[in-house]
Amino acid sequence: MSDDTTPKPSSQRTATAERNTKETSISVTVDLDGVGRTDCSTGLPFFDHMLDQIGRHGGMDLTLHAEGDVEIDAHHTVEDSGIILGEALRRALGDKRGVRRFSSIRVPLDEAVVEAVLDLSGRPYLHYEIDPPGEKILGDPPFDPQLMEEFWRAFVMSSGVTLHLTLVRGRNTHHIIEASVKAAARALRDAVRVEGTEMPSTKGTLSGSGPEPGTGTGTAT
Ligand SMILES: [Mn+2]
Repeated sequence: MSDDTTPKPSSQRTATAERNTKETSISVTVDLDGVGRTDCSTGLPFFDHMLDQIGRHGGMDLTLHAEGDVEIDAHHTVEDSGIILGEALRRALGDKRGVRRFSSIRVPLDEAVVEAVLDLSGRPYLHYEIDPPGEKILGDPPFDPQLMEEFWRAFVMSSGVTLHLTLVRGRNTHHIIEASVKAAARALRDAVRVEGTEMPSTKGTLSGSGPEPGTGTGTAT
């Protein structure tokens, strides 16, 4: 339990989380103040490529290893990775004192442009308006680009992040999906940046409705 009047000790914004079900077995470690070092393996090369983007452009060290039932399809592995990454982010952020909280950015990748708008609100919300015109399946084993919506939905639910991802323009599916992940990562990097000592909420908490030691419950606005 932390005392709100005492400045936090040089707290490390790191967290580890694990999830084991009959469908997947996943472990993750994040360091929000890392250098973008990543080590991600899920059995899905394209998804690994996207997780690498999250770490690199999110400015965080990210290790994520998953063994999932990809022989059925990639869905469980991708969704559960979102759950566990969101959980690790929530833990690493702690009470979020001093963080920037809001961010928005547009990121291009050649012809594709995607906008990400993000709030570390404690309120899970996803607006996902990314619909690549191609039906392309990416990588082998196959990765359906639609799965990124499942990933981000799982991520916002467990992290308590409000995230809007909107395709501004684009044609190539790989470009569009990669730009969307880079945009979300870059927005995350800006939002988690510590720029003060205040709690960035008039409510005094950004813990959302989930249980968080020492911060009580409630919904931030
Ligand atoms: Mn790429």
